[in-house]
Amino acid sequence: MNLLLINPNTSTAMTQAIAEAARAVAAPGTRVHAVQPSFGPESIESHFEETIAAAGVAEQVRLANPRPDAVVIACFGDPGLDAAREATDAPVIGIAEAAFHAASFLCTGFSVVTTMTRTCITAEHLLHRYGLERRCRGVHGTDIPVLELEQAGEALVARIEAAARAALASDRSGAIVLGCAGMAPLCATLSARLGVPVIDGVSVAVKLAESLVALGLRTSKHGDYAPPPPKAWTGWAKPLAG
Ligand code: 5HY
Repeated sequence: MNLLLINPNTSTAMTQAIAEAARAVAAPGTRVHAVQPSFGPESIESHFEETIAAAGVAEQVRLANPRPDAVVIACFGDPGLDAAREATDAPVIGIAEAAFHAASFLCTGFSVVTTMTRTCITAEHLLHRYGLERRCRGVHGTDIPVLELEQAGEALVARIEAAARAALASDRSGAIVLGCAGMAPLCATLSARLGVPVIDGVSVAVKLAESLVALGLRTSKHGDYAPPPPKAWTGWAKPLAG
């Protein structure tokens, strides 16, 4: 199967790191095509950047070649998720939605540990949108900039570990969800140190996508995920009209 893995920011190093994490868990027959938008911010840490990144996701789904059998949006804000699901009948999985659901199978309450504190609200909004707010006992920022994760040394890993330990204690939670695609390479180390399930949305999303494709399940085109109605488009976005 052709898996389109979209890193919605424009950091080539992060796209490569995310692709490596995806290929590490992908089944033998899964071809991971890792892409990033042709425009936008090198990291996503604000509402404005999230909006531009959503357009970048729409661009990459529209321009995808080969035609994907499934799509993974590898940013913890799940930017452009609904737009992507309109643009293709392939299953589209956001890493936040995937991680929240996986965690809910493994404990009665989980905690999220993410990058900038200002992005915690994005995760909280998604929890409500997905109806999983009752399963999340807390969302915690470390104020580690997303791009610092690309050179994650011991000091940075220790900061995330300490934040996770504090969250497990204060939230009385049973598992940790990593709140950034850039944390995927740290998952195994943190899991070994913490001794609780540590969930990386990139790897969960890849396996979920493979499962849906294996079951022959595709995004519904009945109702609001039907293709957008044809109309005139202008400006730089015209090629995305579909
Ligand atoms: C991410 N930003 O997964 C989010 C994390 C965040 O560029 N990739 C980003 O802080 O929201």
